[in-house]
Amino acid sequence: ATPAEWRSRSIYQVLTDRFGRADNSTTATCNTADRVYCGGSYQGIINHLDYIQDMGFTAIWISPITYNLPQDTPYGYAFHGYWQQNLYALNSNFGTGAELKALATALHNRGMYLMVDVVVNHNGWDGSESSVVYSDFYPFNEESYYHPYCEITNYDNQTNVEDCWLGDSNVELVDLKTEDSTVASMYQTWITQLVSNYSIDGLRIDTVKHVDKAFWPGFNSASGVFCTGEVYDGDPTYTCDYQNYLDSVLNYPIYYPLTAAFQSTSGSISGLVNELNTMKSGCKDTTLLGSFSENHDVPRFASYTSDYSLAKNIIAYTILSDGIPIIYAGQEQHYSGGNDPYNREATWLSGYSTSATLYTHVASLNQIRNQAIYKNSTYLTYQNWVIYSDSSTIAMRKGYDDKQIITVLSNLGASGSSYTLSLSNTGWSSGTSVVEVLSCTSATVDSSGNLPVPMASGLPRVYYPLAQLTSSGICGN
Ligand code: ABC
Ligand code: CA
Repeated sequence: ATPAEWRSRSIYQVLTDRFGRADNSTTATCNTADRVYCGGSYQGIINHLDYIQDMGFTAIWISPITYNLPQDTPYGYAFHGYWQQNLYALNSNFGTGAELKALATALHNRGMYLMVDVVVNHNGWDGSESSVVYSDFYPFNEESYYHPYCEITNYDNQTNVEDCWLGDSNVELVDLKTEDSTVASMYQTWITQLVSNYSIDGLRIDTVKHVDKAFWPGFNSASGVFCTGEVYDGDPTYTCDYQNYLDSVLNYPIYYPLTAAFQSTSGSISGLVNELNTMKSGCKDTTLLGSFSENHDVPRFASYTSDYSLAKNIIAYTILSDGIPIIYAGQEQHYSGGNDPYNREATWLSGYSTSATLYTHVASLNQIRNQAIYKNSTYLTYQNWVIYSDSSTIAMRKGYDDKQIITVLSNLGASGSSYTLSLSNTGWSSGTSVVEVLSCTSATVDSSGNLPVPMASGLPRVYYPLAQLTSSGICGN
């Protein structure tokens, strides 16, 4: 699928090993600290697609599928999939090729897309650099395909970041010479085949900042599908530049001020407002960026605060701001694991509760976004802008006249006081009937053109015109 097709999607991110088991168990042990395979599989995902689709998602992103180092390392097993050794073989822990194809088919039958995570920067090795046996890798089975060993020691030195090795003597990430034309063309051949073999609709690309920029346009185009890259960096200038080489990148620059704004009742809203404006002017196309507030590399939001109102606000931002929303499996169950490996909890241990507070919250947000897109797809390319902010509030508008969504977020938390904001700049004229879709409350724009927004308990408010809700099933319409 193309970038334009992906723009309208909403993605649910799973680590295949940790989402669903073929036996549908909701009790199978999975201690994150053990870093072992817990038994999740492609068939397990297929079995629980209703759970994902009923939350309003239209795509899933799965962890890498290729063959990984098989040993138990000091950092455990390769259950996450990032320690690839053979590009042309699958990691059999997650099932067979036929089962992976069946997952793609099951998704497509529901009108959903499959995004697969791929790694090109390195191969994984159990041990130190001096112990690497290059012939164990495929197809890059000779030392000459790789950069000579050096450790990444200076993130301010781009040559060091690109040409030296990630990892350490426990698990080395043996760094490919991606600037070599033979290596680049071997990767292009591989990705063309992989996408076609498994009917993949899009790619999440790992470790993008560790590969020379010139590698990416050829790879993106050989894949024939939408590519979003992981440039793990909070600097907007640094990160946005990669959108000149790949369709999209994950929105790490927003991630940091976003988390800072909502992780406590004293978080900085202005920091978020500033970064949003910086991204809008500095990035090629913010509406194609991957919008997230959790993933398998960063601490869960609930590890900072157990406050449900704050969690609801950050999820509302993630889904209703510019870009393609990505919710990491377990976020809807308010999982609270900290850093890797504790943020990789098994979703099945939640019992897949569809009545969980954040499950229904995510469902409502995806539903209103899907409705806005259905009513007018220009919603997607309209750049979200801040219509009001104060030290605890940010209000944003996204969408053209009469079909816009107005999102009002607060970081006052669950014990926040009740008060009414009078919001201008909504774009709605006096007398317009709107609905706050999270509480199903009606409101009318007043005679001065302002929208009265009753705030309480630090909850987010999301407004949409009543006239656009006909036959939507939203709030009884
Ligand atoms: C293993 C163990 C860990 C242990 C670690 C040393 O080794 O499990 O417990 O701490 C995979 C596995 C991991 C595994 C690693 C290494 O491999 O999933 O469990 O960790 O063996 C991607 C994937 C990630 C994956 C890999 C490797 C890459 O999403 O899951 O990890 O294929 C760097 C890379 C980034 C990578 C990330 C984990 O490490 O760039 O691609 N993610 C700074 C740097 C970043 C760096 C980040 C984290 O630190 O700039 O480049 O990411 O180390 C902001 C700044 C940022 C800064 C952050 C911390 O602060 O703006 O630049 O990021 O303010
Ligand atoms: Ca590299």
